[in-house]
Amino acid sequence: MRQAGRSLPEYRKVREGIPMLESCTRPELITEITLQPLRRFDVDAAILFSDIVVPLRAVGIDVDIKAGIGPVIETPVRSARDLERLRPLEPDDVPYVTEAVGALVTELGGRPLIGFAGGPFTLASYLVEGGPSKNHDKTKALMYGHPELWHALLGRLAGIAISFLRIQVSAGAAAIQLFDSWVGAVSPDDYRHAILPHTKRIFAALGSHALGDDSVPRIHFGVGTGELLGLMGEAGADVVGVDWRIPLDEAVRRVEPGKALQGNLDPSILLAPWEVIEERAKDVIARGRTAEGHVFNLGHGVLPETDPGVLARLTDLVHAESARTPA
Ligand code: 1CP
Repeated sequence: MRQAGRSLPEYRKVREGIPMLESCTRPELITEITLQPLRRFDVDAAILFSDIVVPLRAVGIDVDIKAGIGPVIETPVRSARDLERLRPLEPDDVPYVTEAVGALVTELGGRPLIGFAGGPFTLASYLVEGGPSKNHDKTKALMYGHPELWHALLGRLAGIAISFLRIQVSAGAAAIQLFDSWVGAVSPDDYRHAILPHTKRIFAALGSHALGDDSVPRIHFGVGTGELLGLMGEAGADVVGVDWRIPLDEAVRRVEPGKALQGNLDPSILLAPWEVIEERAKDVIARGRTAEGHVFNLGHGVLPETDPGVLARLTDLVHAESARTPA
């Protein structure tokens, strides 16, 4: 239930007057905000409070997160020369992440902490468009028109993601998630040629061949990726995230064997009466039983207007329901 914090008054209180990206560089604040949802909800894991653009800012990209808009980049990245601004990420660029993850692992006392990074298409889209985009036109124009530049850009972004994820794993994160949130904008053929090689590289760099006993479960998520789920599984994660647009039993048919699924309750269902939520959550769990493994989650982030009481009730329902042996 990422971004659960946005619906909590205590989150809004500690963030008051502190810009989003600045709050991601203060270890005590990162720790406090990460823990806030766990004080209210009996969830099985915490997700680090950060953002997918934090490592971009850390290597010197002039990105800001504007309230009500999202990430905005003053000088977009559109040429070979611009690429030089995307230097590799070093642990010394994000000391606050290492410090916060270390403190959280102690505080969590065995409850897993999920670290994360932005996927290559999604970060490329913010960099090329200069901000949030509905259709990702400029990004796709670069992908179609300048394949060499595109692969150079995604190569650098994959390197930054690998480094950011490894920093979190070294500091004690128990699982990692790659959010390629907007990759559902491309067709399967384009995904295979233009994106898959880079996501494969990221997951390989975090797998057991690369990290041995230090490797952790890897989750891969995007929105509107029904037609890409098979390829996203091929990219090498252990868990494939599914939004709410296709049912989990259908997702099982699309993803290769040996993978678990994560998802996929529509976050807007949480704005409906409890009876509706209960019925839909039970349906997600029942369909999830057809997968080799299932991590119950929303199909996307928590909406800010969600009632925290409903989130607490949902968490309890999921625990009770998944402990039950199906008839
Ligand atoms: O629960 C948590 O707070 C987890 C931390 C977290 C995560 C995992 C934040 C804090 N952001 C993210 C990931 C993230 N950031 C994604 C991928 C996740 C997803 O698919 O939902 C994306 C696309 C972003 C970019 C971003 N950051 C947006 C989206 C804008 C768009 O293009 O539509 C927005 C609004 C942000 C700001 C942000 N990041 C996080 C929070 C809590 C917020 C809200 C701002 C605030 O509270 O001031």
